[in-house]
Amino acid sequence: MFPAFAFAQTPLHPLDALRTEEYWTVYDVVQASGHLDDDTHYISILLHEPAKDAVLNWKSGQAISREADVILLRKNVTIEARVDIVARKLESWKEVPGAQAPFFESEILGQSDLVLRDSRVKEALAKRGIKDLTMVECAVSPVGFFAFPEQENHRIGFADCDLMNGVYHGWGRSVSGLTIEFDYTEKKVLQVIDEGGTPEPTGPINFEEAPEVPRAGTKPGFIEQPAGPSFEVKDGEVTWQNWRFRFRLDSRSGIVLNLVGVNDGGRYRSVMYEGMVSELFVPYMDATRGWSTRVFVDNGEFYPGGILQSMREGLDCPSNAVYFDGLSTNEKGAPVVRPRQACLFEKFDGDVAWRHGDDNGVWGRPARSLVLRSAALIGNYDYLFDWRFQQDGTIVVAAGATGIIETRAVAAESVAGAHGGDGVENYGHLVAQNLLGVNHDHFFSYRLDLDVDGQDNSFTVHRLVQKKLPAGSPRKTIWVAESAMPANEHDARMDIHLEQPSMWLFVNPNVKGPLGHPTGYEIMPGVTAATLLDPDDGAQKAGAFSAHQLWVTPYRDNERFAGGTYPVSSKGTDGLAVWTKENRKIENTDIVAWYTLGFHHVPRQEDWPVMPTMWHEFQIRPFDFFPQNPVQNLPHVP
Ligand SMILES: [Cu+2]
Repeated sequence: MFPAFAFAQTPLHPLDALRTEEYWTVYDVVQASGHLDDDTHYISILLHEPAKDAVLNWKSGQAISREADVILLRKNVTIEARVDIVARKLESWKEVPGAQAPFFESEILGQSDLVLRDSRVKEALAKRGIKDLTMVECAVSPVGFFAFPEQENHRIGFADCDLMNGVYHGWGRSVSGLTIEFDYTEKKVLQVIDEGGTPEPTGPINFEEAPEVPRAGTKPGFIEQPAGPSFEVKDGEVTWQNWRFRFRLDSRSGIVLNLVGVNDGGRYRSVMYEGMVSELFVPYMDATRGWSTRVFVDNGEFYPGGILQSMREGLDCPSNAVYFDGLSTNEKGAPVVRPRQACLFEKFDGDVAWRHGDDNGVWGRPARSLVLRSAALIGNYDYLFDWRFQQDGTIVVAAGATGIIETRAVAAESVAGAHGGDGVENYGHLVAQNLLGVNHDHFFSYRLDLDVDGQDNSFTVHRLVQKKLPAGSPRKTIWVAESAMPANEHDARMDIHLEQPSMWLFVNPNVKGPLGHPTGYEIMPGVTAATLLDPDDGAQKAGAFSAHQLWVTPYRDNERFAGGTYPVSSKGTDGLAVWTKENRKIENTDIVAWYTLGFHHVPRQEDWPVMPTMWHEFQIRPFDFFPQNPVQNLPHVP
């Protein structure tokens, strides 16, 4: 329909996503390496980004270096290979001691028969009156932290079983109080943890049967762009209004934005070299033995096959959206096309760029924005990820959580029947009869490699502090902004306190605006959360990036994943909290911002049986980057 939006078959830029032919080259090189045997399986093939300097110095038409990082699994041994795609050559092949490769969905869902064959499992189910096992499905989930010695060098998971009679999905139908420890490496049940059962909830959980008729009184509404969108995608670069950026679709990180900059009066100015979701940490807050292992470091544990899901037209994006397909790999290491993994659309539905009213009338301009959106599915949860580009130079970064909450069966049919105190009812909120929505957190780590007007930036904090005024002043107190430039990583760990507000600026000390201010961009938090877990809790060590809302590090090309490269059974020995222990210098150098967007989730009745989308966001906005309001002279039509 719009050939301009199709990506080329061969890469046109060093940061382009791997193409079909390139995946096959990687496959051929690995197959021919002589290192494979029948027990070696492909886990993932990801673009290995070229060195940043090489990308920044690259000119269109020059040769492009292309490399891929391959993760393979041989029984319990994780192997890393690097392939030079252009030279069709294996550059390296090494085993990674202690690392546990992430999981394919089939590995998680494919153990059900083995689990159900175990006599202890059969007995526990029989005790609950479940004798026909045909409709029982048991999924074995990995653990996002190291808790048990058997996790050492073994792939260990914990299963719970769902009763599928009368439903088409098992969420909300799990067999209560039954958890099965499973060794994926040895393909056997290690132990059956039976904490006692309660009857299975039977309330409605199917949500697709509603008739597709409009809600009464709803009149049709249309979004039309008869002349097509006003953005352009050329050779993988998106241009819209004053914005310019590239993006690729990555199996592990989803949308990876690159080379984001603005055209400022004909001059290109860089804002962000790269922006992406680095990791996602979801610990549950149920202390029972069977539930205490439900701690997920989602991207790093579950990305094989691709974290993004195909979007559905008419649902995920408005009718004026353009969709982008992506590629991932399957369990054989072959590329697979994933249709509609991202969409791009303009929004012009009544936002105000600015206004002012006076005796002569109302003055102002309507705004439009450009949204780049993707949707991820991770187990029970769906996430929408937005990068919303505004005309005023702001990027609003938003994450929407929807899908199905995790529940457990409880004896109580209403709060009147709940025992309270130390009972399991204490670990969540009753969302339906006999069904407890279990409390949990969601923490997203965004890796934002800001390059404001160039690579060398500094981090500046404006702290707003109370100032006492001398006697005789009509006021006793005001607040003033005190600026500081943290010199190292430790001083740049930022926590949000309403009583100690601060503003977080990334400035270029070498580029000054007309008033002498360094040009800058601010990371402005929205509603967010900090972890309530103890730093010595094994779960918290795996998701240690959740301890602060902002971290700043010097740029390192191998520091990409805030929870470490291998979060399965993680001991917390890799990741943001570990790298920053060095307390490296971050002044007037290439620095990276890591923003943690988090929320505590106490489920409510309205979150069942499927959860209304809940958005959280933050902003990356210019601060003294432009000499004045950049949207003052927008046209009067949005
Ligand atoms: Cu939640």
